[in-house]
Amino acid sequence: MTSLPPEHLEEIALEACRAAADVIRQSVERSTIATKSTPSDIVTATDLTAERAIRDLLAVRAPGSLVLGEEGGHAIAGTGDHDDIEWVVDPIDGTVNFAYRLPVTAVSVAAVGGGRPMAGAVIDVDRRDEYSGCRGGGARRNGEPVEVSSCSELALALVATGFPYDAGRRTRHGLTVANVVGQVRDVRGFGSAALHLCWVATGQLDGYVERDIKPWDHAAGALIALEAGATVELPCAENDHLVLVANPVLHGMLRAIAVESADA
Ligand code: LIP
Repeated sequence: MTSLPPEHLEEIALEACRAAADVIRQSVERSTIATKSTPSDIVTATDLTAERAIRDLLAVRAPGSLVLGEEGGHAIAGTGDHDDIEWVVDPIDGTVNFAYRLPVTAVSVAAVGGGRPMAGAVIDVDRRDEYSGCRGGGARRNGEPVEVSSCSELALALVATGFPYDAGRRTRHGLTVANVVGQVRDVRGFGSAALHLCWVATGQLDGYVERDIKPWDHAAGALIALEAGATVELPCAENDHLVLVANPVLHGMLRAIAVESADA
């Protein structure tokens, strides 16, 4: 267990998200300064500045804790005794949206203790909604409790998805989406895994299916969805790197389609 209670970790995660969101809202720099896994997997100067703001805040609020950031990798935040906490950080989730000036970007910060997320926060930078939760303590939007939808009919389910940066995996996931889209109400793709997960938590989406997202994309949003009553399946080698989050009834239905399309 971490040295700080989950509720305290949740508040620190919110503070860290706010610091990065302020940086993003004030930024004018959106040009690509580097690429990562593929030419379309971009980094902007604002990604780096926002992650720096998160690391600086964590060095003060949880000195000595470990930070895993999408851009800066692993590093200790400050000097102190909180070495049993690992923060998993995405300074801008929806980086491509940010670069294209599409108003769907988020900041995601999760606190991991004992090998599992204990608390997390996601801020919708453009709408200023704050999503958070802690293990055993429920999930909230702007401090108010949220819960997943009760949709139990696949044909009425609104499902979100996204696509990996790797072209081959995108094509394979496209086959999954092709199977899903004909059996549900509709499919949406907003370009942010963190917000997809939070909108499942609030019931604004009935499900979310994707492949190959990274720990910093899902660590906070998955805990928030779990605390809101979702069944949460995260990417691993055994499940073909599938992420599938929905209420328990829909999860089974969507999983059958996703696995069937992967086996095809
Ligand atoms: C993004 C995810 C999104 C996925 C994109 C990308 P990033 O994260 O939030 O769900 O479809 O390929 O991974 O790169 O904007 O932090």
